[in-house]
Amino acid sequence: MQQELELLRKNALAEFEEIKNLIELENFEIEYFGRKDGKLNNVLRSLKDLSDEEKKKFGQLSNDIKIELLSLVETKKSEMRQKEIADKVKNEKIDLTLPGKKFVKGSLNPTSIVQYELEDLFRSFGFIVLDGPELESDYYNFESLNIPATHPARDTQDTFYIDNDGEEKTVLRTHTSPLQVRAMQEYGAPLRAIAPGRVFRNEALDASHDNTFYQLEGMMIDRNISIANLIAVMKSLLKGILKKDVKVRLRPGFFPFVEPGFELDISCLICGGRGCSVCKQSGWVELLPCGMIHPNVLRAGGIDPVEYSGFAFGLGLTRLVMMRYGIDDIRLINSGDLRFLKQF
Ligand code: FA5
Repeated sequence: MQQELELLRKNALAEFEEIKNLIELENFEIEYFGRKDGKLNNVLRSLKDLSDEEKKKFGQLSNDIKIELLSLVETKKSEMRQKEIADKVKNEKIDLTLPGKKFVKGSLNPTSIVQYELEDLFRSFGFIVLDGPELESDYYNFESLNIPATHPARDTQDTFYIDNDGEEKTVLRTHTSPLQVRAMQEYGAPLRAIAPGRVFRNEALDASHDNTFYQLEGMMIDRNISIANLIAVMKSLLKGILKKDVKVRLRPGFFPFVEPGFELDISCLICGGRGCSVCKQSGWVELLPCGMIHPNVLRAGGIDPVEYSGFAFGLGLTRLVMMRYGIDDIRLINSGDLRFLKQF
């Protein structure tokens, strides 16, 4: 066995010396270390018939030979690769007059563009920008907002419930309003905050309804906050983002977490108020529901409604994006269609 191994080593070293290129080197590797029929592996396999003592002795020797040969192979391989690259560079001709490869630059989704602009605008008003979970607890999405399990208002925001193996039920949040109570609990009063984010609803889809869309929640809580403050902020918001005066109408709206509550609609900028599929032929688009925060919600947030009052709004961010850019079908926004996205 000793002789057999030494002969194998001698032959291998002699063969190794003759190797001229990477292909020959690879063949050498297969010949000696191939898993199926490699010469060294064959020797290692035959060790099993020997006595324990011999196994130890020749096993060690075969391993030493293997390590020696493998290290030679690795060194040669890296030398050859470097030489190959050096040769390639030497022979390569660079034509500096050829046009370069065009770098394809992506762009932001229009929703992000408008969201970031709104964040800047509200920061300039002294608001903080918050984020919250998309998988929300039933408590923050409904209960804390004065919408108990049996309340019919739940039907207006049908959603996707996630089974939680006996734990508290979670939902894909139907609106950004859960951030009202979360923000109050975290920061207390006085408070000025916005919370943009993605929301989900089990909707019948059409030109102005998607199942996944964006809202931007806002709230301002302090002593003596009134509807006048609410209207002033809503006007500054629309002017700041649409860059022009738009016709708005304020009408009563019911949301269990505000009292009084309003719907602030804007004249449809797709059809100029004449009526189209986006505004369902009404000439108006529901954009900015808002109202004075209900005392129960302030209490849930740990704020005393006798001392403080505040307003909240839930801007339909995706709808605003449609108005801003004249997009006549909401489904384009999440479509991922590059022909659409490249325009922004
Ligand atoms: C709400 O979601 C309330 N949380 C808003 C709110 C906040 C009221 C704070 C009072 C105080 P609503 O379901 O109306 O309300 O949705 C708010 C806005 O989201 C709508 O005005 C609309 O612009 C937009 N919206 C609603 N459903 C969809 C939908 N399926 N696709 C796209 N946008 C939608």
